[in-house]
Amino acid sequence: MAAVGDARTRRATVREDAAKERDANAVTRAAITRHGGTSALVNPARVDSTPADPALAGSAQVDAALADSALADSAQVDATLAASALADSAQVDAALADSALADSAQVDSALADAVPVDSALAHLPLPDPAFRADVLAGLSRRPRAIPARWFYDRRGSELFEDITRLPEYYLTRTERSILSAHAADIASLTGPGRAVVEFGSGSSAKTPLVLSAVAPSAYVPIDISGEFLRDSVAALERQFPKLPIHPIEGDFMHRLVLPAALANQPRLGFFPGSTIGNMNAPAAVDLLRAMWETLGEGSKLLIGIDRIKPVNVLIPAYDDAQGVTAEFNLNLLHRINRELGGTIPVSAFRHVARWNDTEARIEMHLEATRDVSFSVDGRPFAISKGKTIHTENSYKYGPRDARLLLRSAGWTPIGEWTDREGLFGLILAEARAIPAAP
Ligand code: AVJ
Repeated sequence: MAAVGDARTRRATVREDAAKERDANAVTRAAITRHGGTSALVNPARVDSTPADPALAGSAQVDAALADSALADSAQVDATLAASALADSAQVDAALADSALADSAQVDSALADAVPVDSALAHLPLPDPAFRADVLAGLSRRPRAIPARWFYDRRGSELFEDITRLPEYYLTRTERSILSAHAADIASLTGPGRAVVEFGSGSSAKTPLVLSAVAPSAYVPIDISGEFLRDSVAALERQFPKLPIHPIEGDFMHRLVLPAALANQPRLGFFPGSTIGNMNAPAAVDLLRAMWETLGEGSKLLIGIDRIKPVNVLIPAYDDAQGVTAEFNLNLLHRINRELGGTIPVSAFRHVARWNDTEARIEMHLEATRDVSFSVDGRPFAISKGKTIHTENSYKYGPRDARLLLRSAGWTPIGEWTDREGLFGLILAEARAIPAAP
């Protein structure tokens, strides 16, 4: 709660140097559900027409999927149709009853976000108390580390978009080509009439590929940045004028309550881009479980996971010739200076990308090129030459690793696609009740 008082103080301080754009991460995490669409577009006939047995590659897991998938699918669809109103209202009730109590992290951010903002300040950039706390703690700890989620202010999001177009950054274009090459296959395994729920939709660049493939009943983009959400929703509305779209501005790391309009619709989660790679294994499993809870049993999840590959391909993807990734990394320091009253001499830091083979991850660091002292929010810090601030992990997975990760969170893989070179994996998994024993 101390953070709340601090937040007020900071708000007053920041008023003077208020930049034009407020940071989207400081926006109240309120759902901004659009009411334009109707559920009339849900075609029950479509929902009933579950695909024929999925043509899956052979493995024990896949055999099991083949053996019971028709059964499981129709049971699942029926159950969804029959019971999801119930399930959903239970979920909603639970959310209403305990939303202020449930998850302590969620409660903290809810409290922080709930600080009354007088209208005169509402359009100014507010220092996010969670950003401040993460930066102060991260610079105090050894090794120094700041969570990668703080890269994505407006500038950081733009730089990331630039990264996705770099020749060295194979991830985005490879995932997109896998999606378009196998759209029909993916669609036959998911079946039509699902509400597509995209986690961390960002600019929704790959969304049209999925939406035009799977004949969805609705689209629910979830993103922490309201600004990005509004832009991408506007574009998708033009492209899919009949599709109901229900954007949710929020943090998908926690279980979310889906709009009531989706009550009768089976779901397909979409989590592209290997965003899961930013998390270590326990955090990734927590997130995948939260998605399971958000979407419910019988849902499916289409997830992109980057693969382990030779270092001479990995490193350039995170340390490109044009220096865009360096700028993206260094922007974090600019953001600290802008939003937290920092005095960091950014030019005294350099971008470093390393492959950590034991952990199977790319690490990004900001290395001090000389001894440096600075302050953040009035607190003094020093870092000596050669020491780093660890800013990102990007975990890579072998095909079996990725499937194990999914299974650890209750998601059974039912389909998998890759590119010719095996650079990137796209996996379709199903939320099944976890059997107790063999
Ligand atoms: C958005 C987490 C998938 O790890 O490849 C890109 C972020 N960082 N270049 C990744 C990122 C540096 C990206 N993810």
